[in-house]
Amino acid sequence: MATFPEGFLIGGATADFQCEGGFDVGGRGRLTHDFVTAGSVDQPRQLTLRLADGRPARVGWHDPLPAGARVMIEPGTYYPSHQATDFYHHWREDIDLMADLGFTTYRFSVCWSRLFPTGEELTPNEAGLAFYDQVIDYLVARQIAPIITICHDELPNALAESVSGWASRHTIACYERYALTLIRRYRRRVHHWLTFNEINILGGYAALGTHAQDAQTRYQCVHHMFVASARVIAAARALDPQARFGTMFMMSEMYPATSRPEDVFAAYTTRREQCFFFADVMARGRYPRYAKAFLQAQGVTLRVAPGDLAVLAANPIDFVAFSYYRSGTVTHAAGLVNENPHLATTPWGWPIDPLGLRLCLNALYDRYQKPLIVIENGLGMVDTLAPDGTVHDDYRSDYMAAHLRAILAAVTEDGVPCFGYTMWAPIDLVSLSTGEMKKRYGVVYVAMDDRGQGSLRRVPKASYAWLKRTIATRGAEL
Ligand code: BGP
Repeated sequence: MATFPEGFLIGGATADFQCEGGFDVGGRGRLTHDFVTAGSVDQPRQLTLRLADGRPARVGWHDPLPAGARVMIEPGTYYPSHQATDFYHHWREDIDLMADLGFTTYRFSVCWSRLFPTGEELTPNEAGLAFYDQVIDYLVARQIAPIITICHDELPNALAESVSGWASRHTIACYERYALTLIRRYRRRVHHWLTFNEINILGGYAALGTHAQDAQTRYQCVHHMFVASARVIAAARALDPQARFGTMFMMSEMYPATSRPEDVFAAYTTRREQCFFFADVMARGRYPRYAKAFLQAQGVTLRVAPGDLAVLAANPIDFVAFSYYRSGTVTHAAGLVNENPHLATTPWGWPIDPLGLRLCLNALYDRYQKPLIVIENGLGMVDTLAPDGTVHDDYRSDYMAAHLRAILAAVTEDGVPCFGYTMWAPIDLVSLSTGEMKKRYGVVYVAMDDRGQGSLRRVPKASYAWLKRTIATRGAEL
């Protein structure tokens, strides 16, 4: 019977602004996410603004901001990042639950503005580091290997206001100071680092810190992130030769809607442009052959400084981390859509496709020949606490079982060196795309609603027992 190999990492993944809270304590500065309201499938999340003439306004969180506008916190408005699910005060209890599940790893992100409140400080906020010291010490004590995402779609808001975040090269130096602070402090306890989260789909003020949201701005920001990541890897290798660096890419399998050659070609190029372009640069250390035409077609002219290409070439990532939730379908006329008559979808319209994960694992390894880790995968559903005090979420166990079977097949039959799986997200947290609480992923329920109200009590769901058994048997019962 096939099982996950000895040493295969299995655990959970989270992002700071979706679970940590504690936004006003320990000297934490404002994060871009602190200005993003909650939304829903029909109502995009918004940024609250003060316009140049002093009037308040709101825009969608992925829209451009009017010239001279500044983000603000509107009294009486609910901002999910402020409390989130309060990991800041529940970390010990949450880690105990993860340890009880048998997790061997926990991937989480550090809040940049907790360490560097404005991003400009030359020395870190010790109170912020002290918070992560205790979390990391406790994880290690409970034999859970921490994997740190240095930057998960966020930045100190002051950097967005002063220099337009990643649009400016100045942010590269701020990021280096921040990342190397972490690596110096935790190098003996943390061996796997992710320089960025889902770098291929970043957009909006919260993730990039920019007022403009056009292709020129976006790809210039991403170029700065490529350089920042490579510069950090270069410096970190000298500090800790054992450390391994990756970046996280959002992956989905993309199928042609028909066998019509135009649809097949559209599926190929859409995937290349939305996923592989970014991994090509970071895993191979150079812009790919098709980059020039691809960028030109969008009117993008990158400003590349002397030395940028050399630092990219010398410091490719060691492993490829990716999230996988769903697949998509492409037609040459309509582009990428969710609809696939062969697949069921979640209530949020995401097609459920475990075989697509096996395809992704093979495609990524064929392309890069680097170790892989599935760093996010899970099912967002509306869960109901039953009268017996638990949540009967067999649908979640079924979803994870099918995806774990796909990984097992890729590892044992296809020979893909996938070294771990971290499910999103062990303890319910706030959704990134909608800011809702009712889109739950956890095997542990958190008593909190879409307005942040509730006792925050943690309640293991039925899937908790299933996952615990699956980990204990290394997948033998899958
Ligand atoms: C990924 C992000 C996570 C996370 C997850 C689920 O894109 O890295 O931060 O939230 O998707 O998405 P959502 O919360 O929108 O359901």
